[in-house]
Amino acid sequence: NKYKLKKKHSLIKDLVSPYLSSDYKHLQKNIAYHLEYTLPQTTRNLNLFGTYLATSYTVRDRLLQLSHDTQKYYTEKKVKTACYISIEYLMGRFLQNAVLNLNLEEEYGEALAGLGYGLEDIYDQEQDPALGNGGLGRLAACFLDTLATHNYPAWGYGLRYNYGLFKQSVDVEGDQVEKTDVWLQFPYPFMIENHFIRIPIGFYGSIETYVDQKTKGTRFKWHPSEYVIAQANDILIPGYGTDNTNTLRLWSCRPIQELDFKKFSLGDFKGASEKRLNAENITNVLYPNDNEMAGKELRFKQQYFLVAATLQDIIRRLKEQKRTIYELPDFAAVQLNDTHPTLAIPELLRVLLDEEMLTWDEAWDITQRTFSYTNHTILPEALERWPVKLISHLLPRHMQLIEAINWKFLENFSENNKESGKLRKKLSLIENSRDTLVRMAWLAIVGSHKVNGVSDIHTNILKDKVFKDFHKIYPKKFINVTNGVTPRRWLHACNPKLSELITATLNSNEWIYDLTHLSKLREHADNEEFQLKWAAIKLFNKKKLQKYVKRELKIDIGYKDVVYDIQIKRIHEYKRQLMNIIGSISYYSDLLKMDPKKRKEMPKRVSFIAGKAAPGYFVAKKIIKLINCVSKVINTDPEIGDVFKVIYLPNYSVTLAELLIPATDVSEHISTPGTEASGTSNMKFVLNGGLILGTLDGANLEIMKNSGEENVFAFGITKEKVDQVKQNNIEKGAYNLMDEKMKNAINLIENGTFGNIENYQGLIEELKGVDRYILGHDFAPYMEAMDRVMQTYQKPQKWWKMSILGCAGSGWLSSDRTIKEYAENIWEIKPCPLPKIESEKQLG
Ligand code: TH1
Repeated sequence: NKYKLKKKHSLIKDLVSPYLSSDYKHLQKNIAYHLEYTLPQTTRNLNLFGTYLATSYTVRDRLLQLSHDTQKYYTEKKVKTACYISIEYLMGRFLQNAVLNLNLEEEYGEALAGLGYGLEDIYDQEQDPALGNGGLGRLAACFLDTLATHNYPAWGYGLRYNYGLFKQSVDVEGDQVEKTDVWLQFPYPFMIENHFIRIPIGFYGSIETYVDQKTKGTRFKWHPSEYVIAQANDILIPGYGTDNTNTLRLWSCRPIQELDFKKFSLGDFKGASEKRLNAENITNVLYPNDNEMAGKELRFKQQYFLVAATLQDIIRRLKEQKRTIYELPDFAAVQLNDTHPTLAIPELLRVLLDEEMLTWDEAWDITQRTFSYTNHTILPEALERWPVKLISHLLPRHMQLIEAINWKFLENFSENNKESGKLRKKLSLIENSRDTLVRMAWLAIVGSHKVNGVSDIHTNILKDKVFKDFHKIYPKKFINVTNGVTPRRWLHACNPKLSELITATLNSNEWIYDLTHLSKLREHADNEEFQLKWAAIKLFNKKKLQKYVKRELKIDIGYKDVVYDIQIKRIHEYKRQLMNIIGSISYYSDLLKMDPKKRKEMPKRVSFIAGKAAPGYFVAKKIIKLINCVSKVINTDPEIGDVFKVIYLPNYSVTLAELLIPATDVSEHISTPGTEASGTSNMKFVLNGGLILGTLDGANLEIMKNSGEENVFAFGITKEKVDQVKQNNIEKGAYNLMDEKMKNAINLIENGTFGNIENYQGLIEELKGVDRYILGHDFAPYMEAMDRVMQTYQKPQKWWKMSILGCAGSGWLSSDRTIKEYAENIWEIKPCPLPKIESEKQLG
């Protein structure tokens, strides 16, 4: 029977393979096929959108074949796989990335040209799936690209939300307006519903206790009172220049029973669909909070739903390979992307104890060897703590297990004296504050064999402060793995002209999968001809952005000899967009005071800001309003003209970032030292020849180390000094310590220059009072650093040298380097490239 199956397999492959050959004529036929037979109505589909769909189906066909081959090969080789569990994936558009990675850009270009379409326009039809908030989700997406590119056996696991991150617009008052992101209203060809993978997930219910006849020990069994179904939806992840194609599996929630006919026949139509609606609710919407815990029951359900489905899927694949449960840690390395998937720890323990009937010691050993945990933030409001009451209600057996883990862990620390009593309290997984809460990070640390931070400075803070007591107990458990970004999307795809120049200059495109090759650009940093080419590409990209701004915002900006200064990231107090905008107010006020002749001769700058605010984060929304109101005043002031502009770009997204980053001269990463765990956009800017204006925080520090301190506009104090400044603020009042220029800018806000002061009341009071993020203290150095930026820009040779050297030193910022560290130091997995048989592909 097995032989038959194998034979069938190759028969099918032989039958389909000819259809998937990749010359442009074949591609064209495939596109026509899908237009005619896959989409509903040819006559209505013969447009850009229909052609985009049909094109996407042809890409998907190829990916499916590669994915089948990949999975078969991994199974044959019995490889260990990495399983990355993340509640967010911020993938960005798929089509261009896949076409580039498959190295079929030329062929698709030709095929579509023959049908009367341009490839770029086809790319532009795709929606940007926003199943994540920011850095955390985007990091997961970069990791998937690297894992496939470097042939690592890996799976991504996440949730397929019906609604992604909200779409943002700005109303006439300058306020953020949120609109639901209905991204599934049209088909999304790259996500494939896998009807064979449907997994029941339980909630609530009770625990049965019984005596195991064999061992005479007590055993437990959870009887959930409600079930839902986890449905797999697969996104196939192609690697660059390789056949290896991995899978991102996103779960969507379905009801066990679509309709309650009993209620329906009694005329209770609403009640008849209640269960369905409740189930669908679980994966309905992505929580829009970044760096903040949304303490909602539904969020907790999402977290459990994700990990329970994922673990069952992993264990099913293990058993399909006829391997025993004891082999789990050699079969899969499961990475917890922050604490959101921490319930995987008690869930695996439950499966091993209650279903596989292992002993506690066996089960705990397997659990610890399977999991590892990445911490992404130290902000107290982001550290997850869930009420014991809520967990006990939703997942009674898991709460019991968490208590058991805690009890066994604390056993090692005696209660004898006052000191160790104190220590036990600090180490306890369960916190007794007003509410009794489970500290999810503590649980993740205890249940994992490795814990990592995401930059040098961040990992040191974890070791010395946030997880200090744990670090003392398990010094070897804590390691640093600095974040990285994929050079495929963040240079090769988004900046094709620079990509070409680099390839031509290095005489090889190897840098695309080994970014350290960029270091060879150093030799060209002083070369005038090269500098001119480099600068011309920046100008080209600025022009593209200029056109976008004109079309979307009806604002005219120059692109020549104008510094494009950009801050794009979630709006958060710790990221200090408020310091940026107060800086703009101050600069504006200085310009107004100037002699008009001198003003006209000032170097020109446009300050772009983009980023969403969580809908419930009122302070962040006030900052957006202030930015928009300041922008209106400055941009319409005839005295200022085109010397200075402030532009807020609505609806920041991966796609918008791909336009903005290549066009940036200088980008701002100005968080209070010690608050931004890493930051990853800073890396993307450097890669694209943008310079950094930044504080001594997160990955900025490592960029300085690798690209040279002299190539970064750094300012401000070290994290060690922050506490003292905060203390001074509290004791003396922040306003009293504030720089005069900043006071003057605040004055302008207060006297109504930018609209009614009531709009900004909370903001200004905090600044003058405690100023938690020490804007006042850093303001003068910030302005001074911006001045240095403007001065340096007037010396093109110096500027472009810095820009080239920055890029040349960025090889180390590739997520390829990051993943290699995870693979070697945490997961213990190895690349497993598919042998190239028929399709000898050359890298383009
Ligand atoms: C971000 C961090 O703020 C950022 O510094 C880091 O570069 C990035 O993760 C990747 O490591 C985080 N995003 C979130 C989102 C949530 C909770 C915590 C964090 S930390 C929902």
